[in-house]
Amino acid sequence: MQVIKQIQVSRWDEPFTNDIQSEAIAATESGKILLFPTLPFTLTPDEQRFLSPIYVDSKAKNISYNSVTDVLRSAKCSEEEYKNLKAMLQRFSTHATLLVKHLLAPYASALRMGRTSYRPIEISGRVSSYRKDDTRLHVDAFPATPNQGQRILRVFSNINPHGQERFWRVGESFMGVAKRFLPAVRKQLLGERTLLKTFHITKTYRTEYDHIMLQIHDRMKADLAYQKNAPQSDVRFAPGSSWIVQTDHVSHAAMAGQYVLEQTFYLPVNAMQNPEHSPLHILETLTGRTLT
Ligand SMILES: O=C(O)CCC(=O)C(=O)O
Ligand SMILES: [Fe+2]
Repeated sequence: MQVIKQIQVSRWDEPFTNDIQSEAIAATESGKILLFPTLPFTLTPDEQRFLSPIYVDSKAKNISYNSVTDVLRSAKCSEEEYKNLKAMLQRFSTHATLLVKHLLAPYASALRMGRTSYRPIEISGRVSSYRKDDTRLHVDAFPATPNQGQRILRVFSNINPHGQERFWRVGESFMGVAKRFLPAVRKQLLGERTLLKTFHITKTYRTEYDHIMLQIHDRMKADLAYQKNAPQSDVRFAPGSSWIVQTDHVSHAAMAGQYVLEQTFYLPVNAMQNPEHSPLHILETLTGRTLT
């Protein structure tokens, strides 16, 4: 399968015809990456000083912004810089929202805002536990933030000033991933979700869906033979390009690159044009159970 659908656009607030909107929705729901090769997010001269890894707290891999609480996390900087960094992430968040609402207009009223992140640390050579290692193929599932079946839709933009691409590997379809890893998923223990929530390990209940997605995420990353032998292709995102991808069903690994901005959105499955493509529907079909 072709993993990329290219869309020519040069403004974040560009309107799209109904035909382009429908094609984009069909493509993203079937597991393609929507790539905008000529859609740069341009930093202001003042913001360019943030093109350095020194602004990230040493324990974190990126700086994140929560637009609901208006809090910027993991930034290591002066008060003045904090304000400016926050403004930069807010600006990206606004741009990403405009793009998604224009291109994926039927989703607009149902989308919920997630985190905005700034990733100024080179990925390759970054050391972490295997679970946190995004250079291994995986589908996204967040341990502390159960999404309870909702889709994870992310907008990325490569703002690298040195001509460096963001290099990803993209793996097999979600159906392929699910069939391969479901048999190894351990059962969620009785009372596990209540315990996790009571001790604030999760923000809301980890449904059986979240449990299975996390298990699949971890088992994919732990399986080195799978990492090497699974069907996959290389994808390179040039600086000045942006892309949209539903990372809960597109198997992906970020191999190299520095300086990316990212906005996460959550989308209820019933707002999709084709809910059968959702990981929730696929997992419910394969297990024969309701999972949320
Ligand atoms: O930073 C990237 O390019 C993607 C890393 C990743 O796997 C993710 O954010 O889900
Ligand atoms: Fe990921």
